[in-house]
Amino acid sequence: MNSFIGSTNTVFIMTDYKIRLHSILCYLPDESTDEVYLMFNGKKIWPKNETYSSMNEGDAADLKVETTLARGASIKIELWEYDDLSPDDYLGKFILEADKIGGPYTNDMIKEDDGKAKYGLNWEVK
Ligand SMILES: [Ca+2]
Ligand SMILES: [Ca+2]
Repeated sequence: MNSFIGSTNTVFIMTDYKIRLHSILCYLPDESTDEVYLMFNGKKIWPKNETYSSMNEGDAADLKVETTLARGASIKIELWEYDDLSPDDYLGKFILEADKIGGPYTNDMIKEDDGKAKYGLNWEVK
């Protein structure tokens, strides 16, 4: 729960921020078409009802994922790429920090392998 004292020009005591993930952007796929999914805390958070979402160069996909985070904390969202005959590729991560309310922001993926993939994550703090 958020709590606050007073109104304008007074001190806010916020305990939690809401992190809303809006969309993922594929600037450059790792393969010709990537089969991507997102992990957070060891669990798949997107796509919800499928194994992966196919993405090509220039694609954007809606995420509609929300989580709650203590102010000043950060979360790591991992981007994985599904493969049929070999283990899935861990393409990279997004570090999102809940410093202040604002956005939407777009973070570039921090690479975790030698691939050419470039992705962005569009998100907001509420
Ligand atoms: Ca792959
Ligand atoms: Ca693949």
